[in-house]
Amino acid sequence: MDDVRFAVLGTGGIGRRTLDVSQHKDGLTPVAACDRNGVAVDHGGLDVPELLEATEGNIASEPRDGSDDDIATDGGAKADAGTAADGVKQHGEEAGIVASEQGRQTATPIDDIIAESDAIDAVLVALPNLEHDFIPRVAERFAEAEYEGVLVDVLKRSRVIGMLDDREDLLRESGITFVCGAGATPGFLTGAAALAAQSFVEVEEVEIWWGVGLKSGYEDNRGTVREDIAHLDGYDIETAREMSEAEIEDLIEDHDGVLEFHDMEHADDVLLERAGICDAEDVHVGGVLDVRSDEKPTTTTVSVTGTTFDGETGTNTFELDDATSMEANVNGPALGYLKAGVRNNRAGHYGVFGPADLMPGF
Ligand code: IKT
Repeated sequence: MDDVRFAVLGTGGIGRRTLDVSQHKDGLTPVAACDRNGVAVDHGGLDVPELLEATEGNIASEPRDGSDDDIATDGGAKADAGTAADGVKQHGEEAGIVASEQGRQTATPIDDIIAESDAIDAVLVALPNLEHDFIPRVAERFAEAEYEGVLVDVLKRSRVIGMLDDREDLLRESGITFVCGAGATPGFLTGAAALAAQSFVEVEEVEIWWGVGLKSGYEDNRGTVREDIAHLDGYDIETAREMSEAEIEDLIEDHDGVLEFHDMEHADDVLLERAGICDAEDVHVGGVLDVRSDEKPTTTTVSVTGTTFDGETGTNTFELDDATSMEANVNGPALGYLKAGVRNNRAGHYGVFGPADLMPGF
């Protein structure tokens, strides 16, 4: 495949690591990135090391309140006109991409990327989805601007897939190939379940059980942790979004740094049902997150139980090595699915695709 020019919306943990991982893969050129305050565009290829260094531990890369509402609501960012009006950088007051030599301040980061999108093959939406329809609305804006290319997201929640399906005609008309849920779960592990299911003529159950150790990666992944907290008993997406950082610290402290999740609303279920593999209700996702250790607290597995054509019942299990990090297992697949999206887009396949519909590129 020819060189793929891609953009990243959001420079939180996932956006930053996607840029980083792309440096280690063939055929990928990052040409644009944005966060809530700024945008960087270079069609010759961004200087990723400079961008990563400038945005490291930087507040605009991950919203402090855990939501990207500022981008989500109106496509604009809450730019502080008093600190850096008209895109003029003022050192010491910079945040996120604006701190990079390649960045400039903007009140309309997503629109600025859309304005460049004629020369962009694929856009990775790496923003927290703490408003369910946020990513679908971002997709809609690209379609309304008649973008022809690929959108990829790493969303988690099952209910969002229907919101994307509702917009499928609009996406098709524009020439968009939308690959949804293309991280680890949903994503990599959904794809693994689809492969493991091939031995069977009937699938009874899919069990996804993940382990993540996030001590050194914790700062970079605050958005993901907040999204996970919304799955705990007694919490939901609204309460998690409203929590202060101190409240999150308290909750983590109460659990001695280890959070366990069961029956998460993860889109692996509807995505496997959409691909004809099993009923959504037969898919279960859970896992363990340890924010005090980099070791995985449990081995990540996908177990698919079913019946073969000749009447045997069996369980095929796919296992990730404990040595591979969440960063590797989310961002590698996200870029792999991005490449698959481009391959399909160039072949004229438009619409909404899940990770069980496509084999990721490498
Ligand atoms: C995700 O980002 O896809 C979901 C996160 C779990 C990642 C699993 C990685 C497993 C591994 O590396 O072994 C979490 C639910 N936020």
